[in-house]
Amino acid sequence: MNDLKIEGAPLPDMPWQDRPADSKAVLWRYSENPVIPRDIISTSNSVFNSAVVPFKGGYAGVFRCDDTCRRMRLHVGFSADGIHWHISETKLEFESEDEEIGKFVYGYDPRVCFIEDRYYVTWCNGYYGPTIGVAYTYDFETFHQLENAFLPFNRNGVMFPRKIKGNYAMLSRPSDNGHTPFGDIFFSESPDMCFWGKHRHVMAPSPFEESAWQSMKIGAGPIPIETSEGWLLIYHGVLLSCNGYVYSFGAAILDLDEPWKVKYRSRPYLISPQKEYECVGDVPNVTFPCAALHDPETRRIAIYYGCADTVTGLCFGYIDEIIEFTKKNAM
Ligand code: BMA
Repeated sequence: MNDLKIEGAPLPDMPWQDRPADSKAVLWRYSENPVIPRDIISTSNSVFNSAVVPFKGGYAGVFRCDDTCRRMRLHVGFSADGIHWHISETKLEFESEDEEIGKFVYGYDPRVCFIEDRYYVTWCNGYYGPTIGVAYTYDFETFHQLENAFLPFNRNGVMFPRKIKGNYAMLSRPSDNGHTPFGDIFFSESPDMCFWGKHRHVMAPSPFEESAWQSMKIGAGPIPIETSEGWLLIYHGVLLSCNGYVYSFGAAILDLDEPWKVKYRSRPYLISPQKEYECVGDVPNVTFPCAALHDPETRRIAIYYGCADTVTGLCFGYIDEIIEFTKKNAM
């Protein structure tokens, strides 16, 4: 894959560890996982499913911090190296011109996407049930909340890092008001970040016999990465086991101009809950990616993922190897 072209700003100093000598895995875990403990702030029960981006020579993020009342909250954090984080003790407050939209009920599973001149935050926003909240910030201090992208119920709103054919683009996963036992990924676009439409179906869960880890529901993870092979999408998939839901993640490659067309989708997972911090916690057996950092030149990727709905993990890989793996193992 020597001619593979990867878009994105250079990030040579991104968090990284080489693949362990005894590993042949496509993705390998950070040796000091969990990278963010559950009690990094005094009010948190757990810090997981969270989003980070490069910011001013370091990193910034929006973190899902469930508090000790077990309320789902978002908190802002900063880091010089992407490993050691300072997370605000107080919850993120959005500014909104509309009282109805700005009324905070709950927020979880944020994603952060830099487009043109600002950072957009999308998250699962409580508005008569879960839907996709949208806000933007320039500085991670003031956040301007926009209209919710969709009607409830919806989760896993993930923006593309540039306009596609002139419109903003987002993946999402229509759901129900509970622990949704179904779920397909859809594509939607918007001319103005207010009105979303032209909805297209992207992917359904797979037949159990084909790929059981993604047979009950699926949802987009980190912001897709643009490559000459297509958009690299890391997504989570859920298996319904006799002991409940099991969340793993894998990769797909979407057409660049028409991202609802799936070019390749891997049958095996990349990461499934196997380490103790992924198997034991408030919700056992969950690995849930929400963000990735990458460096186009070295092809390195670092993926942040929630572990057992309790802590945040980090794993590493090479983008060209993930693409090769996805093509070779495509359904
Ligand atoms: C999903 C979301 C995630 C969570 C996962 C496992 O429906 O609520 O935030 O990590 O369930 O509990």
